[in-house]
Amino acid sequence: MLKLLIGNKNYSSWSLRPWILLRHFDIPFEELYISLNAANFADVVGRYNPALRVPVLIDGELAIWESIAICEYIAERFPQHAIWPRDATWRAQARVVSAEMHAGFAALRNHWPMNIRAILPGHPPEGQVKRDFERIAAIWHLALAESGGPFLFGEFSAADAMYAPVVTRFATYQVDLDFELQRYCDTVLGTPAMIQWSEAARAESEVLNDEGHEPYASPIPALRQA
Ligand SMILES: N[C@@H](CCC(=O)N[C@@H](CS)C(=O)NCC(=O)O)C(=O)O
Repeated sequence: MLKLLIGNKNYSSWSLRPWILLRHFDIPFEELYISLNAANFADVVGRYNPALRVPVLIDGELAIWESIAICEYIAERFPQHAIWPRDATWRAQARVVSAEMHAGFAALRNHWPMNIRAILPGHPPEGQVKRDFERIAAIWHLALAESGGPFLFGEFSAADAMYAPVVTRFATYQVDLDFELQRYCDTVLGTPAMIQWSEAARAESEVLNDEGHEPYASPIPALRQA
């Protein structure tokens, strides 16, 4: 069976991507967990990934890291599932915007680190963060307009998995979204896989990065389930 090595569900945004993809498509896998703060993090992760990062997908003797590469591997390994859209044009577009996510938006990711169980209003986007936000908003608007939604390319795909941590950030930081973007976020937050991840994130007690402002009532998934 596949194994997926992940970090803290509250914080590890990269881990969420392949996890939600596998879970959404009901692909069985064993979850291996390591705290991002574990003293033996490098020892454990280094057994599979010389770059010392999670997530890592382990398939027998093969270990795959980098979330976008993991998505591609899952797509090849399980062709019965539309991991990428079946339509060739949409598939290309889904890969483009997923690559943009994988390679970019560093300012937004640094400004709004994933913290699922927190509510942290009062961090409006400015400067490069605002530019990242506007680019993501444009990507989502265009994809949703062309596909008709409810996910970016109609059905849930790897592109939605790649943007899922952004969705949680918008909830955590109470980002003011227009109707379409909010509806898309609510759709992602309302998927059984996302609810499962969020509940597990809320059940974690470890606080990283000296946050110094726990605990919070999480906006996810309770608000979104209403
Ligand atoms: N580009 C990588 C990023 C992976 C990454 O940065 N993972 C973080 C956790 S979300 C990590 O392992 N951090 C541990 C460290 O930097 O020591 C991917 O797509 O998987």
